[in-house]
Amino acid sequence: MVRITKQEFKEMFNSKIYSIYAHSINEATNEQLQIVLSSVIKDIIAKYWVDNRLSTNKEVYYFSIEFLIGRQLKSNLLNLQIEEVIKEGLEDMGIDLDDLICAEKDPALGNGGLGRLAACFLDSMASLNISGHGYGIRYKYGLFEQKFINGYQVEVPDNWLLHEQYSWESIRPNKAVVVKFGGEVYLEEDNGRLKAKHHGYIPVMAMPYDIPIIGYDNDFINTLRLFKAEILNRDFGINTLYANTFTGSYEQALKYKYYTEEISQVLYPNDSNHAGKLLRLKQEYFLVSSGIQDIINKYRKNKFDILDFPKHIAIHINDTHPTLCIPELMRILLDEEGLSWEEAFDITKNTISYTNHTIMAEAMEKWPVDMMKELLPRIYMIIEEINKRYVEYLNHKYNDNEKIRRMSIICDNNINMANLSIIGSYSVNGVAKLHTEILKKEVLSDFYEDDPGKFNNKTNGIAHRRWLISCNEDLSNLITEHIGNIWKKDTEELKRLEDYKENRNFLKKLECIKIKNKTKLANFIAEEYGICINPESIYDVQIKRLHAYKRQLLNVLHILHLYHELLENPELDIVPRTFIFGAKAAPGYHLAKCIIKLINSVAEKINNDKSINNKIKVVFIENYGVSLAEKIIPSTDVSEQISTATKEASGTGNMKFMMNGAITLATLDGANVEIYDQVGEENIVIFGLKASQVLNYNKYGGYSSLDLYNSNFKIKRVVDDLVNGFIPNISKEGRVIYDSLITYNDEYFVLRDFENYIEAQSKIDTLYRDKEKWSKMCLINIANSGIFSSDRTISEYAKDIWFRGC
Ligand code: KOT
Repeated sequence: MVRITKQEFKEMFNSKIYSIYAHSINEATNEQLQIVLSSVIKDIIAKYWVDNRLSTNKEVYYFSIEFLIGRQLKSNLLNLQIEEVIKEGLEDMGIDLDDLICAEKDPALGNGGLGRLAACFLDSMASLNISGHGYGIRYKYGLFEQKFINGYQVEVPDNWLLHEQYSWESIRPNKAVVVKFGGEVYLEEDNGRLKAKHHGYIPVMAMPYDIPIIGYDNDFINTLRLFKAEILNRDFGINTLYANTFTGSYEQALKYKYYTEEISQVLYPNDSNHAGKLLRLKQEYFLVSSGIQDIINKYRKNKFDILDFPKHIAIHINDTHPTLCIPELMRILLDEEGLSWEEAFDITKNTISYTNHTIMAEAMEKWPVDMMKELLPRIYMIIEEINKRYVEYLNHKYNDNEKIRRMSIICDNNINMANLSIIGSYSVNGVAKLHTEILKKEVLSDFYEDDPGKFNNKTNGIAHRRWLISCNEDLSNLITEHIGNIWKKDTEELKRLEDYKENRNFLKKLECIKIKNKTKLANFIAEEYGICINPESIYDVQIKRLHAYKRQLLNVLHILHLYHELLENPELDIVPRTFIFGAKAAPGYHLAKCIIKLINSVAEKINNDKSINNKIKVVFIENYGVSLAEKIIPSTDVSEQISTATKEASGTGNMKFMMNGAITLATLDGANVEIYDQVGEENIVIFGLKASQVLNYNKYGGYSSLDLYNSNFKIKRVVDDLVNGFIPNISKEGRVIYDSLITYNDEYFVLRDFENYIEAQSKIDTLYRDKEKWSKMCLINIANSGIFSSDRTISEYAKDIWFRGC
């Protein structure tokens, strides 16, 4: 048990502020005080955060191009169970802990679901005493900061590493490794064996920065190791090692510095989209090579037999961005350990497991052969050999050229990273039941038929400590008062809340907590945006990346519909609504940016129209991210999960809302299906096309958005709004959106689901009027959300994948 008395803490804090800043508390800013506090906490945990990786237990390494960890202070205090003592100690010194919590920068080293999932998984691995460590990139600039100017998204660099430092990290220069790019590879005779020799490469130093990942109430600390790309020689002299490529001159040395540092400069701002740029490939290999070398270095220190590697090490790749782990591990086993191809491939295949997060075609990574060959010549040779052997196997087994084309790694001069991931690993999983079924039956059916045992489902989960205990303290306390503390470590215990579903007193308390959270959010929105919202209104929230398949457009078209109804009949009896959006669009995603402009313009018009008597309000929260989600989710009544069925692999926001007692308004897509299974049809509102219907349309056609437009007055009215001047200042954007719906036949079936969505929304209105019934629905949602803790997900990964057969 990490223990510290108030007195000890105060002494540590006081001496730290002088040693870091050479001045007293009175002169310090909140940012400085937060840095001092983080540093004190790092000292407190130091003896628990030793490099405990030389243990004999199997270790998991989770490779991810993104880790969206959010602010760490509150969550670390919670997990260490020292929040009270620290709060009181600070109070004695005249400091408010909440001010320091808010002063922390929010590291935005991820785009959305994929990166946030990786962060939740780290939290759960540490909390479940699993030695599981993250490998990622220490981007100098995370996801851009979003500003709205005249309703348009403008991107501003996210300078989260103020003064080049992050308060929770520790640099580990003694563990730096070198990653090699470019050059040529020759196979040279070495002791009667052909050995690959790499010449003329550009060396890049991978400098590790470690962040502690603190388990909940268990004194267990793992590491998130993020690598920064640097020149080989930190004093920046002319170094003979890189003289081959950057010969001699000062100018060349500067070029070299630029080449290396560019690699970890900025996170690609794409969610569910393949950037396909050379720099991104450099980032992927940089991550992979640094991490694999780090693992091997530790393994060698341990003096285990290299042939036993998969007994001691599990490597998990978070989608295909770290897929080069496969040829990189092969390279080291072949070229450095001197193993045979068969031995090396056997080890690699038994070490690596892969998660697929999307079936969107545009997200599937494919790298041009020429690009790979030039940047990573040895890696390309190995990929080519894996492919050659696999194609031989396929030929032997199937003799079906089309099938072989679909399954091979190299096809049409492209390297298919999903295929490489499947072929080079022992486990492939999807992230929700429906998604895994679609992988097995549709997208990856050839591989599933070839080796069904390799495929499994691991429905996503969320860290309930951050997404309930920490962000919704009142709700968490209410739960604990009624069912005790055990749920914090075993979320299945939440089920016991069902005992209170007829308890009016409890239901009233739930309602009061929601109102209190809604009032807090209303105050925040009034301060930040000058928009006055009513805590008695229904808070109807859609916060996630902006993407056509997520259908923010469906949401805003419904708002327009409601607005028309109110204009026609100002006395219309509806429960007042506040529609809240939060979403960033990839900077190059034109349609998504047009939708942002549309929502902002609709908000402007509706919020300023006195004639509708404040019955609807629209708020678009700027710069949505983890910390804002922590504010918004506890105050939400309606959780919008309205993607086109089949398109959202899982979703994880849906789970966060459910756990905080929001009612889900959803299509049967991703993990929504499993939320439905948990709560039953009376406690969720479902609408829209089913996955099988969407798959049928995609296969056989038969959908015409124009027919719907011409035959349905409500649809025509809102679609025409896009181009008839009804909404000011959207003439260009409105046309782009109109075309996507009508000219290009509405790829995501927005208009097909529109009527059904209106009905679902009106059902929400009816349900909300009976406050007690609504509160009971909320209770049933909370009580059945335990299965969506990432502790459950991680236990399944551990049992079925990483420690299978151990
Ligand atoms: C793909 C390419 C680049 C960056 C991100 C992705 C990506 C993101 N692929 N899938 N996701 C989301 O992953 C979440 C976690 O599994 C899912 O809940 C969500 O449905 C995916 O869209």
